Amino acid sequence: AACRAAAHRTLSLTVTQVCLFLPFPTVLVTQVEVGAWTYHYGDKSDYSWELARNFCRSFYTDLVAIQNQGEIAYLNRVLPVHKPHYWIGIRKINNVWTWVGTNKALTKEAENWAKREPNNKGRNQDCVEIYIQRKQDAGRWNDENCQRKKRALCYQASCQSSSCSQRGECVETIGNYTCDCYPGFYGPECEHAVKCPALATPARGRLNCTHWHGDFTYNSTCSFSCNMGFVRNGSETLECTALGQWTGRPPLCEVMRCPKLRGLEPVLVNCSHPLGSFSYGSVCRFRCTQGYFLNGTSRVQCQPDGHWSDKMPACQGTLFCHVLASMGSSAFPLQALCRSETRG
Ligand SMILES: [Ca+2]
Repeated sequence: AACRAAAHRTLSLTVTQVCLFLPFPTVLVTQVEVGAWTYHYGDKSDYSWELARNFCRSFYTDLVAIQNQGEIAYLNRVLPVHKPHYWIGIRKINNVWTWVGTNKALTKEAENWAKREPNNKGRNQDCVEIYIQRKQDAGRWNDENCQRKKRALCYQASCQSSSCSQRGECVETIGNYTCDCYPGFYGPECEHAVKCPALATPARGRLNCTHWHGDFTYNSTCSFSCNMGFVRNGSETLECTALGQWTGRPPLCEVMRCPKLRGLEPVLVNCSHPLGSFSYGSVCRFRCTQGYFLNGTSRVQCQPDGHWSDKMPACQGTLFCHVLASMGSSAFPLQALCRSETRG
């Protein structure tokens, strides 16, 4: 009957499942269950605040962390009257009232002090109790001497380590939990990762991606590389941000260029450019105008590293040869040498 009564009472809180077990001598603790979230308290003995916390942490999650007025009203309604009242999970740490479970400071909005509290009576009231079904200030808090003995009011968290897909902060609520998803994730269980537009393999290049949460989603990292003879213009790596955008634009693979070659009389140049003007794969051939001869290679090719395969040739005039020849004496057979070069 007690169970049904409790269930009836909590329906107004829109909690799906509830059962109140009244204290039995054989039961170690008394339990008020609200769906996945449960409250418990030691009904055998009262403890100092520190021991109460140990008790809660040994058997449950911690001393209760109260999050809203609905929870306070609920506790005040379902917990039995107990004269020394109940310890809750707030303690003064470095002079700041702190939720011990989360180590977060108590905010002004969350305060629920009884009238004229906290008064720090005796200057040693560093722990907090909740008045349950008290004539005055029922459900409100009082700072108390931590050595006083009270019931440990514990809760069993509904959040599990696997809750929220480990992609969000699990926030306890009465009867359930909600997920406060980290940036880049969404969904009731933060099960979805924010998507970025899919990236394509660049022309004349390669794309290599690492996906942590699914194809082209938050935290996916893609690196670009270019085929031999092509050079990347743009970022090497892009990352998918929590906003669903890449950290930059995809790069292009541009053909590697060699220095431009210009024919200057008497050198004549004739080039072919299969991939781009004076670029990787371009071939240039050299000739000399009439009366000159080529000194060097007759053909160069643009290499993948942007260098020509050979040094530029020069065209040497036969005139130079004749001058030399006329200067020569019969001791040196220069005339014969020049003739031979001119033919080449
Ligand atoms: Ca007080």
